[in-house]
Amino acid sequence: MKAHVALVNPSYPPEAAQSIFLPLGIGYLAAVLEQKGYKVDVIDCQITRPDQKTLEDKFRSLNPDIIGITSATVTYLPALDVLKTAKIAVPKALTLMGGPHVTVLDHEAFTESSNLDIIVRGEGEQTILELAKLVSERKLKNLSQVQGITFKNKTQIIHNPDRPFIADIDSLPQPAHHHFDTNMYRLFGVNYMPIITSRGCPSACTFCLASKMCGHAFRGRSPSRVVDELEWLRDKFNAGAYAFYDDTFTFDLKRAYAICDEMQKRKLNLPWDCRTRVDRVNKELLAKLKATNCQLIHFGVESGSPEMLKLMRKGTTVELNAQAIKWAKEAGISVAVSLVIGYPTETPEMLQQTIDFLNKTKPDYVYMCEAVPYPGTELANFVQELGLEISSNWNQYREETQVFKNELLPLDKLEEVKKEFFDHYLTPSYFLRKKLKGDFYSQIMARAALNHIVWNNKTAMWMFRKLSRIRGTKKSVGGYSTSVQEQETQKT
Ligand code: B12
Ligand code: SF4
Repeated sequence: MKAHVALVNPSYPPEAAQSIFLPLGIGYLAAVLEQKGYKVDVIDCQITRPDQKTLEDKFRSLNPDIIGITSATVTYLPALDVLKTAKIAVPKALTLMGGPHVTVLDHEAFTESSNLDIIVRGEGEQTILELAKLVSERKLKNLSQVQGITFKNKTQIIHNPDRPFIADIDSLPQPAHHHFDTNMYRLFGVNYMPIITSRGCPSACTFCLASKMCGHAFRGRSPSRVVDELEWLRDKFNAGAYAFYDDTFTFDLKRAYAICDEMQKRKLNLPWDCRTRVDRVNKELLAKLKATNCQLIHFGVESGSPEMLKLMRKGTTVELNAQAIKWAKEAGISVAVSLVIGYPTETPEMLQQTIDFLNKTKPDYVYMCEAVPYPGTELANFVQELGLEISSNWNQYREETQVFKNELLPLDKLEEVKKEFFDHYLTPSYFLRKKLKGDFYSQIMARAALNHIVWNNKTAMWMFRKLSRIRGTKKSVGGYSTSVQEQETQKT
């Protein structure tokens, strides 16, 4: 009998922004399993928000042989709760965990949960297939042969060798989106569908875990396969916009160009956005992206201080950052920049350089993320070397919280700088400009500005609360909830 697998996306901790997105990792795992004939069920707790009893009943009714749970650091503690419920409901089920947190802290997870059977480190498609086969054939004694897992053998924790990354990611099927009710992940009434066209990042920024998860070698899918998926998302899932979630979509400039060529050839012109590095774009490519309706580009700018960029091993310069923003804007693409603030040893003067940079280059949207030392990053080692006191409450590991003691830039100082910046940036005139521009992404930015303005104004806040009650509270989707004010407004 082929094993039946239930895959679970745990909830966010209640204090975190409930930023909803369609989980691609689970989609890929479900797809490879179904391709090989396994029965799969998916539970997205971020959408259904089940209480413990409901989840227990759900597991009982499914009665799967394998229960696999994904988690980042912020969802790790909720994932442990899901594990516990899983074992209570279906004691026979083999429990698996995967994702960035346990890929790094595998041994710790076993000491923190007695309900965990196996951790799948790194990419999981091949590994889960091998595990499902062993369960189906009742050969679990052969676990030592499975690469990329950590498991408990009586009292011993066994860390098997790493599994090599999948060389040809074109060989993977399309993610199994049919398991998700795409209406639940809509943004402004639009099915904003995610796609990953490559894996791996050759850079090694100190605060990022991408290369540990997907390796340093860039592995791109072929342009025709990428555009097949875009068409499929449009035709089957009514996609109204695409989020290209690659670490560095334009790392291979020629490939990015070829994807755009293929999109033009097939007359695909839904709005889309992508994330990339400032040193992987040029004017010609940006014009091409624009020609295929790329409306927003996210650059990892990180800081306006040359010293900080160096310390973060970003491999870029303030000048390159400014040039890329200018080029993208000239090409007619909106620019969102993400920044890491409160990095250890950053001084208020360096932070001011970042603010000055923003005021000078005027990007269309700004994400200010606190420096979070995720386990396994060089930043985490740096914080430890400096002997800075650090929180062990994983629920706090989000971009809007400060998790280590930073005397140079304590949280209240960072909040003050952020507030001052956003008060001058997300103004009524910004709101009007974006609202009038009217495209999908400008609407999102207008909403962020409105939230900020409303949050800062008590009377407006009162009216907004009334209005939200009438029209229903809006969810934050797809990683757009980075301003604290926005998240707070969403809680109303
Ligand atoms: C795209 C992306 C997002 C998108 C989500 C896209 C989507 N639809 O899934 C958005 C923008 C919404 C997002 C949000 C956040 N992200 Co993010 N994101 C990424 C990024 C760039 C790619 C992730 C991805 O989709 N990979 C492709 C899929 C196929 O891989 P995957 O999800 O990792 O799943 C594979 C394996 O991990 C494994 N696996 C995972 N779960 C399981 C479970 C089982 C049972 C098994 C067997 C295997 C397995 O198998 C999967 C298939 O190979 C990564 C960087 C990276 N390259 O990993 C950061 C990354 C995952 N994000 C990160 C962070 C911090 C966040 C946020 C917490 C940011 C915040 N708001 O504070 C949120 C939280 C999201 C959450 N609920 O977990 C960190 C995680 C670090 C950590 N230790 O937690 C990363 C590693 C980047 C970094 N800073 O280093 N993110
Ligand atoms: S921040 Fe971006 S460029 Fe740097 S390592 Fe992570 S994915 Fe690569």
